[in-house]
Amino acid sequence: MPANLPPQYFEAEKRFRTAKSAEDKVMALEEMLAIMPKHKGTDHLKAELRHRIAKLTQEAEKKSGAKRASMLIEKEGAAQVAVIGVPNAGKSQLVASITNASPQVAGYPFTTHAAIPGMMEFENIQIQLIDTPPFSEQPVEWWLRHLITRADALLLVIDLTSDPLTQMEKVTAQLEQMRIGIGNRKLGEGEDIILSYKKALIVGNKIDEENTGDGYLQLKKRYIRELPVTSISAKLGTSLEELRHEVYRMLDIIRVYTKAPGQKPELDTPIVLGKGSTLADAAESVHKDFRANLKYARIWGSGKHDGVMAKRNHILQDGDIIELHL
Ligand SMILES: Nc1nc2c(ncn2[C@@H]2O[C@H](COP(=O)(O)OP(=O)(O)OP(=O)(O)O)[C@@H](O)[C@H]2O)c(=O)[nH]1
Ligand SMILES: [Mg+2]
Repeated sequence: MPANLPPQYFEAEKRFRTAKSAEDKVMALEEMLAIMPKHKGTDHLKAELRHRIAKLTQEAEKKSGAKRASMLIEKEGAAQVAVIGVPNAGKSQLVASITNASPQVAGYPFTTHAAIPGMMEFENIQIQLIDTPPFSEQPVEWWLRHLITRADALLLVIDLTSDPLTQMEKVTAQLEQMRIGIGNRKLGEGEDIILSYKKALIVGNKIDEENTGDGYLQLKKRYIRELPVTSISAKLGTSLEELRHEVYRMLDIIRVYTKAPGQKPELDTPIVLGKGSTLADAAESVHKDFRANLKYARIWGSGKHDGVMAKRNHILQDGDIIELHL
């Protein structure tokens, strides 16, 4: 047992021991995993926790067959983004309008019961959006918490026809219960521990309805220092192009293109990397052995020197074209 585990770890461990259902046990284990400091001494314990999580998740799945599909959605494309919000906000309409999926849309609340993934195109990449059941007064079901915790980012869909600020408070309160922080909010001492911070984008929906401009301005005024805020009509398709761009921007990813010497770059098949990634990172994502074997690369783009030689720790920019030399 590695030393210097924080007290929260032991609280979570206690919850694990007293938990009755497999679901509650998984949640406690995931907390333990997230709290654990990152260093070599914890590797073994981490592996053990992951193993227990996998086993218990299987057990829970067997019991609740119907939820199976919603619980485990494999990540596809450049990133996975969960679409969340209160009932009737237009989450399903948005996923139906902007992806290839067709979730049910209806004028009554609690239409959606399962998670439904769809792929959104943005220029030459695909981003996965997942429609989810609405937040209510109850704590969210464990599998939804699991899904949200694992997503790369969140789209907070807010119905501009009905008190946007109260909706945002409901959404953030639920996220806090899940110990997920959004935006640049720093929690002070003594407050509940936040286990993970998520990138998030606030999407004011139903801008086609009358008198929704005020609500949008309120939302913007209150949150713009913390989170990006945008407005759309999911139903009419208004501003969905801007939304695609905003989602891409929120994700902090870049696209780089490879080329072979003397050939044209592969502009249809970008390598997607996190902002701040280096040539060595790009090489690794082409092939796992390339990181170690990379000698140098030539780069086009980033403005200045076309075809210039660069070293492995060179930081790449969106749109760079690279020629890897091994
Ligand atoms: N006017 C207008 N109505 C919309 C818009 N988007 C959705 N709606 C309507 O709002 C209602 C709810 O839409 P849904 O997409 O089912 O909402 P949801 O957030 O998925 O709801 P739950 O699944 O219950 O959480 C439906 O009647 C939609 O037609 C929009 O952009 N403008
Ligand atoms: Mg829905």
